[in-house]
Amino acid sequence: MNPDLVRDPLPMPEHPVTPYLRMERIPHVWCPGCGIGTVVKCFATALERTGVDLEKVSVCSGIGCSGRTAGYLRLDGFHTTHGRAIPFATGLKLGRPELLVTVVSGDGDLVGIGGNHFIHAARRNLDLLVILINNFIYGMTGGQNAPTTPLTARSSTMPFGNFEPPFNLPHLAASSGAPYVARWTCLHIRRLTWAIEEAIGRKGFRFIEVIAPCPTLYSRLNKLGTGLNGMRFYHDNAEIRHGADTRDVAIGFQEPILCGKFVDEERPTFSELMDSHYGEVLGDEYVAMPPEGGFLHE
Ligand SMILES: Cc1ncc(C[n+]2csc(CCOP(=O)(O)OP(=O)(O)O)c2C)c(N)n1
Ligand code: SF4
Ligand SMILES: [Mg+2]
Repeated sequence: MNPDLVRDPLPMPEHPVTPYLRMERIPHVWCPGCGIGTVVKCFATALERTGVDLEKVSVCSGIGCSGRTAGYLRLDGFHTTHGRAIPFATGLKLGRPELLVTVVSGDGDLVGIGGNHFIHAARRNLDLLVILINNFIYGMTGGQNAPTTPLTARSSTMPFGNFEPPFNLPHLAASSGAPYVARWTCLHIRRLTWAIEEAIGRKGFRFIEVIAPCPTLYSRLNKLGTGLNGMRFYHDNAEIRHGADTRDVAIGFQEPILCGKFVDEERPTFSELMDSHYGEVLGDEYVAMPPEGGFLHE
């Protein structure tokens, strides 16, 4: 070939979320069509849009495919033990109240083995932003039944269909005391990004459930097709109902998925309650916690 005709490849523009990722760890472990990467993208985009000071953001994950999130984000991150992302985040928040402490992890991790920590963090209104990636199954370990597996859905440990009643997660969070509760699917990338952005600006236990496809296990065991089929299902069956009573948003197998912002209230956080209580009881002897927040650029 005539060397004059060989051109240098066009320089690739950098993807806007690249600075938020640990590119040296790419390629990632997630399967084609998995929804977890979409959540990471929405999370990174929300960070970018809020202009949050990245030096003041941390992300904690537990174990599972979703739990890999902390490792790919270029933030101070902690890939903790199974079910312990919230306890770890709690310690971090109490030690460094000025930080934006986030948790991104799976349904099995946060409400199976970690369920106890989840309800108590919501009850105490700890200042944490918790994003739970719900694929209705324990993905990483082979598709076992989770506390979120819909009734009659198949899993590797319920090959004849699940007969255990699953949690309705927005209701679990709201009835435990969470002041911000929302649910979106991996198809709602803009709405999910806005929700994360909004929740960054709120305080207390903010809970966002994201329904995500796991084509390799949940979809295969239930003959639901590829990740694209999952997206089509969300397109045809997700219904937005802001302010819905969380008692009404349980998810049945291949039934409509109610999405939206269900709860958005103000309630004093754990640290605020502690400060006001000890301030009253101990007076000047009490040294108050440093204020929460302050991670958003002016
Ligand atoms: C103490 C302990 N028990 C069990 C496991 C095995 N284990 C690893 S990930 C996982 C389930 C994760 O499910 P989920 O949080 O839904 O994540 P997904 O893979 O679906 O994203 C289990 C049971 C473990 N790592 N540690
Ligand atoms: S097993 Fe499922 S949840 Fe895990 S990476 Fe693959 S598609 Fe995603
Ligand atoms: Mg899961």
